[in-house]
Amino acid sequence: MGKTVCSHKIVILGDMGVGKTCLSIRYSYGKFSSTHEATIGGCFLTKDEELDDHVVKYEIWDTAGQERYHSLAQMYYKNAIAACVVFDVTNRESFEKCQQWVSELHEKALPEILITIVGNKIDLDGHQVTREEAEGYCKKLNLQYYEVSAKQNIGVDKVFREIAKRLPAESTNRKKNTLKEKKKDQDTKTGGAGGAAGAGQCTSC
Ligand SMILES: Nc1nc2c(ncn2[C@@H]2O[C@H](COP(=O)(O)OP(=O)(O)OP(=O)(O)O)[C@@H](O)[C@H]2O)c(=O)[nH]1
Ligand SMILES: [Mg+2]
Repeated sequence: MGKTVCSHKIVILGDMGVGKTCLSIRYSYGKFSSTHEATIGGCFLTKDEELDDHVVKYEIWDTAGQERYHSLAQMYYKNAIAACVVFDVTNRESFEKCQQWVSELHEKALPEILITIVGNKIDLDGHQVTREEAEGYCKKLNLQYYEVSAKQNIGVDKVFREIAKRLPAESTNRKKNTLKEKKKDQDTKTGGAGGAAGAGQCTSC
């Protein structure tokens, strides 16, 4: 008998340029592109994560980090059961922004949302945020912290696998169609979504 499939919505948040799209594409497609195209609005990807007793079907919403799209983010994290808040370990400002996202999620997202903090670009020198500092912050708020490199494919799969294990073993993504409709409306208003379109890898871009 096949495994039960549990559908969950996860949103990727964080400052512009921290690597949200690269992280999402690395996880979903196993690829990396070093050309930066800022995401416009948001971008949708999917991926199945097979666990021992069930399969987590992720609906991944990669959001735009530019400040002018900030207000759109609510639409993406609304009803999300999980959030990855990403920062760039070589950019302190992005760590501060990450903390602002966490506060916003605590205030406005589902109370049961599972928040995970991801420090990306560990392949680079000149870290401005140490693992100790990030872990200290996460410990205080009882959040999981992972360091990754989307570029070198370090730690990326682990992040999504560990989140999958902590999610309920039943679908939480019941408003899928409504959200897709909303997204379509939004795309029409913003003239299309997703800077990853250039990479031609994002399913909705
Ligand atoms: N060295 C290194 N560069 C990375 C890594 N991940 C992403 N980048 C680079 O960082 C830049 C921004 O990556 P994106 O994934 O587009 O960033 P984003 O967070 O989606 O940006 P917005 O869509 O504007 O919010 C690109 O030039 C990537 O190649 C990484 O792990 N290591
Ligand atoms: Mg992006």
